[in-house]
Amino acid sequence: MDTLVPREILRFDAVESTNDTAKELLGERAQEGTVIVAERQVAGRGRHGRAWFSPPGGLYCSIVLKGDEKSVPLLNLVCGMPVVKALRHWSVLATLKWPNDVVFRNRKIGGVLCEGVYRHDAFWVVAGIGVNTNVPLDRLPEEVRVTATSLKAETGIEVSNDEFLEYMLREFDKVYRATRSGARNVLARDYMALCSTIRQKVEVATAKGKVRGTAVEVTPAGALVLMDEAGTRVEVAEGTLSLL
Ligand code: BT5
Repeated sequence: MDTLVPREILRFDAVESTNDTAKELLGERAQEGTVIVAERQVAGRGRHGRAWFSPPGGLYCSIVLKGDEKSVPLLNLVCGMPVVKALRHWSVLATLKWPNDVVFRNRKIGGVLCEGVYRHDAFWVVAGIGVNTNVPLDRLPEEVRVTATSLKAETGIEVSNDEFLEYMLREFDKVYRATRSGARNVLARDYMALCSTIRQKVEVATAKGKVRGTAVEVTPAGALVLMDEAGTRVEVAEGTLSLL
């Protein structure tokens, strides 16, 4: 069976952000399934204007997809799954922290930033993935050193970023197909199996304020369901989660 992703891998040394490079090339060198990879980023981005520190040694890539605006939140969620699967393949029992942080023992080891953009009469989704594979922790700024970890710091092993990427893209292809085929119940179940947020007491900061409760499930649309102290189910579609 042919894979949808990758169609072609475009490699760069240093870029500002692989998501920005992908957007510049959309519809030209970058088509659906093209993957942009860089050795390092000088202005790597997280969500809500936050930074993603991207020293050499880490894996920084963006996958170019086509979709519609509705598909962005779901893709944002499912993109963490291949990262967890690849880390587990290399012996780090990582999990997902809803929506798409990849963590190991409460320390962040990877992150996902999916952005939708109209270009050349089409809607594109650029799925940016950053993984601290061979990042020495002392190459990260002090403010994140205590909350971050890397595959190398956990295992002492230096992985080949090319092999890691290849494995991750194979897993990505499977979840992407499932997303497109509409098998959302199955995806939500697979997502929950990798997600350590379920059954935890959490607080989610949303645009409308903070919500607290015990995380009980993730819906097929990707929302997190909390049970608050009064026993009411509250659905949160987006936000930044902290464990209580
Ligand atoms: C994310 O944002 O976790 C999304 C990160 C996506 C990065 C990829 S790399 C390829 C592509 N190109 C880009 O420009 N971005 C994508 P968020 O959930 O907002 O988390 C950001 C927070 O994580 C920061 O405020 C820091 O606290 C922390 N952080 C930054 N760099 C980190 C690192 N290398 N390792 C661990 N934590 C980090």
